[in-house]
This record gives sequence, C-alpha cells and structure tokens, in this order.
Amino acid sequence: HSSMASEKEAALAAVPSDSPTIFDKIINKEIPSKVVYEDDKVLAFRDIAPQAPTHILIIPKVKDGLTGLSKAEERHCEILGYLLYTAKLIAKQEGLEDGFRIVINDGPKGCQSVYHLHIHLIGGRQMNWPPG
Ligand code: D5M
Repeated sequence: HSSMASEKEAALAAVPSDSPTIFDKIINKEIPSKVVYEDDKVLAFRDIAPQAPTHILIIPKVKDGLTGLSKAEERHCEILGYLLYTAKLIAKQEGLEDGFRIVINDGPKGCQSVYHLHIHLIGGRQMNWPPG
C-alpha cells in the first residue's frame, strides 16, 4: 500500500466477496486504527496509505451485504445518507472549509480493494480533475 501503483495492484488482486474484511477487525478493535469519529452506526478512521494530508475512511459498522455501492438495495438508503452526512461533519472537524473530495471506489475497474463499503474523505491539498 505504499504507492498508487500498488493500490491498483491490490484492487486488481482483490476478490469481490461478502466475506469479512480487515475493516471488521478495525470495527472490533482487533487491529489498531486512528479513529476520528465513531457512533453506533458508523466508524471513521485514517487511511493507512494517505493520498492527501487528510484521508479518512468512513464505513458502516454493520455491512449488511453492502460490500460496495453496486450492491446497494433500497434498505441501505438510510445508512448511505448517514455516511455522507457523517463525511460532512468530519470534513468540518478536520478544518476542510475550502473544500474536500468524497470517493467511493467500486469493483476492480473502480480500484476497490476492500469489499466493505467505504467512503474516502480526502482533503488538505488542491485536488485535480479528472481523477486517475
Ligand atoms: O480503499 C481501501 C483503502 O483501505 C485503501 O486506501 C487502504 C485502506 N486500508 C487498508 N487497510 C487499512 C488499515 N488496516 N487501516 C487503515 N486503512 C486501511 P479502496 O477504495 O478499496 O481501494
């Protein structure tokens, strides 16, 4: 996870499935993470391979089949909205008044490497467009 190339390699090597992921261990505090926000529904922690001064992952504590956004069903609408609202709260908490970016990678072509839905909150530098 030390370069963008290896992130892509990790994504292409990842097998999409509904099996438990490393994020379950983070939720259960079996492996350490730098938590920036937590409540009964969501957990937010710093990405281990930050792509900007602020790079936080926001995840639902209960996956409920939500391996990625492409697996979303109508029952997930509430948690999806809540995750985005939490991203806004954390952006403010991180002092990102001048802007930030939200990313959801989906599937191999979207460079998803962990199959537990997560929102990337990235900021603290000027973003570019189009993304890579
Ligand atoms: O993003 C998956 C992200 O998860 C990627 O940016 C690295 C991050 N990651 C992986 N393991 C950890 C741990 N243990 N702590 C914090 N962050 C982690 P994707 O959108 O699936 O490519």
